[in-house]
Amino acid sequence: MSDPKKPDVDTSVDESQVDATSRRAKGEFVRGISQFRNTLEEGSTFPPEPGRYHLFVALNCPWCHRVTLARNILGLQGNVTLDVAFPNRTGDDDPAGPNFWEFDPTRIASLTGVPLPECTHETATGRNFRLVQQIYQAEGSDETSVPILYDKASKRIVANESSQIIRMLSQHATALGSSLDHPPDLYPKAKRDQIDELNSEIYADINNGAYKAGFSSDQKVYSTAFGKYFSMLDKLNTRLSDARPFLTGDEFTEADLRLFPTLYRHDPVYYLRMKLNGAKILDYPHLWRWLCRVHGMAGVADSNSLTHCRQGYFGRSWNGVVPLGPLQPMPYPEAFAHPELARE
Ligand SMILES: N[C@@H](CCC(=O)N[C@@H](CS)C(=O)NCC(=O)O)C(=O)O
Repeated sequence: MSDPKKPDVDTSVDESQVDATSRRAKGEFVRGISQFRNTLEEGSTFPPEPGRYHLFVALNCPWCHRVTLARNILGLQGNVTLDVAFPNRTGDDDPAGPNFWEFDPTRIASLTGVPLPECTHETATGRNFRLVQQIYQAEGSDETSVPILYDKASKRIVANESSQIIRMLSQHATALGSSLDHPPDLYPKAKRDQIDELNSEIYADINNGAYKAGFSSDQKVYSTAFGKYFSMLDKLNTRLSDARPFLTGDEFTEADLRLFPTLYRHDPVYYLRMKLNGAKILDYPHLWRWLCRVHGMAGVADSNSLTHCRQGYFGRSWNGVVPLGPLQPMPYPEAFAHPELARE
């Protein structure tokens, strides 16, 4: 018999699936579980080697943002290759049906009126697949999500859970061909208890909490998620008020990495799209400074694009029209680098 008090999943990684069907029926957004959980390991089917592995991502997706951040911060751009899908999924008129991630570097973004230069074809399977769905179908899976860590040698999916992917990239950064002499350890032994605790809270109330607020159709579920999101922002702002540069002290860790994609999106996208209009990150002095500090780290600004985020969150489901703000006190992402907004 399972213990009803014990969670059915690791809640720093996945959302509990208890009563998922009835919760969804009542209007709650409940994130499913990604099934590919193989590990990179010496002597295994998937040994860490330079140049062998590949990532499929969409830059608007915050879970993909975790892996593009890890790739850049760990110096893996040269040896872990990357394909980028268009930020809006297929529409009803697509021959394969709606809601699939698509590789199409010629597709026009409604926000800019031109193709997005970061978008690519699919280059890792050798089959130039148009849809992420086809990568899964080649393995007999009906999943459709990004990110995916893919092995170009065996043509197999290694993993499709971002938290696991970032941990493996960090653990094997040197063997995977990092360009850095000393790639940072994102999950240092001495800090693991703190990181685990922060990961659980940040996942539930911030990363996934934003989706619960924005994608649920039940007022109570939304209100609860809204309350928890802003309480957690308060708590993290207080934590950073002792002038520590990062969440666990002097070193940037997985906990910072997992907080960043949500806070990066908050003012320009989530405030409006996820109905998280209680406050901006700019209103929290310590969180804002932290956000600007992380944004200024090598590889971080390059790991994403607010154009993709805006286009992805507002494009298809907002009549193809993308809102332009905020413009005060200045546009984003420039605000993240503005010296006066980020005073020490
Ligand atoms: N557990 C996954 C969640 C990934 C996820 O939810 N990705 C979304 C995009 S933001 C997705 O691809 N959903 C399925 C789909 O759009 O087909 C992870 O963190 O890697």
